[in-house]
Order: sequence, then structure tokens, then C-alpha cells
Amino acid sequence: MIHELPQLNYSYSDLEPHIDVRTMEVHHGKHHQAYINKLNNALKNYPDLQLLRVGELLKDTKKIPSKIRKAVVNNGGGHFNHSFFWQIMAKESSKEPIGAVEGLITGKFKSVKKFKEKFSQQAIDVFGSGWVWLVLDSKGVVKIITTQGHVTPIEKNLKPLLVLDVWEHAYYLKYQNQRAEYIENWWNVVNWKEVENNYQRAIGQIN
Ligand code: MN3
Repeated sequence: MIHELPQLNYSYSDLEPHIDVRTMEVHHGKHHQAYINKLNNALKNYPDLQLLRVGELLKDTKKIPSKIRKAVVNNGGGHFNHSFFWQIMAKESSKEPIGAVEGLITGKFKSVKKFKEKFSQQAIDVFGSGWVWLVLDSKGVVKIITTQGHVTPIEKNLKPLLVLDVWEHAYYLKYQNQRAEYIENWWNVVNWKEVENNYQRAIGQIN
């Protein structure tokens, strides 16, 4: 499969004012596209690997030839993580967790407010470029983790439910060095319906 930039379910201006249109143009149209171009380039002499979806490719990185492994892990991770990130945002957000995810979050973190505080703090604490995730482990236990660069939770056998990109390119045009302000505003565009869908899919795979 030659990888392609995923279409968004919303327009670049739909996440305004929390995520500005210029950031979306550059982030989706330039940064994400560049990861895809580099991934396709790394895979160009490997027709067997081209058949795999990016998630399958990254599940077992040992099967990737060492010559292209670094390029595939970094750029494939960039492609996977961004594709996931676009999906868990929406113009019409339900603002708060719904369905089974609400119970999962309140069961683990006591309240949605406490969960958001903890997730936000971990996002603030990521040193340099990385991501903060809500994931399910193989036993179905929910937790917050962070990854550096473009490391994906799937290579650790964790199932992602929610993610936030805290690379500077995700917020610098609008928020400059104010990462905490970006994080606080981002909660307004979280697509909790999609988080619930991610949870239902993940549980289906565990059980
Ligand atoms: Mn990014």
C-alpha cells in the first residue's frame, strides 16, 4: 500500500479558535504529508511491506529490515499518530466523556476533572517532542502514558483511546511557548464519540 494523507472529517477552520486554521494547514498538509512521503520513500524497494497498513507495520518492528527500520519507525509512527490525532478531534464536541469511557475514566481517576488534570500535567511534562495518550493495556486496564518522538503505543501492545500531540509544531503558531494554554484549549475539541468508538473496538480485540 502506498500511504496517503487521510481526509479529515472537518475543515481546517472548524477547530477555531482552539486550534487555528494556519496550524491545521501546516500540521496536516505539510508535516503529516512529509512523514508519509518519507515513509513511502523508505518502503519503495519493499513491495511486501507496502501491502501492510501502517498499524500492522509498527506492531512488530523487528520484521522491518534494519536498513530502513529507523525511517519506517519514525515516519510510520508520525503517520499513525497524526492519523489517530485527527480522528479524536471534532468541531461539534460533546465536551465531556460519554458512554463506557466515562465510567472507565471516573473508575480509574475518580472524576473527569481529575483525569483531565492528570492528562494535562503529563502533557506539560513531556520533555521536547512527544505525545500523551490514554490507552488500554492487554488486560483492559486504562492508563495515561507519554511517548517521545513518534513512538506509538501499538508497538508496546497498548491500544490507544485518546492522544494529544505536544510537538511544538502542533501549537507554536498560535500559542508560542504556552504549551499549557494549548492543552487547556484542546479539551474543547476532543471528539468523545470517537474515543468511545476506539474503546469499543479495543475491548472487542481484547475479549
Ligand atoms: Mn504533529
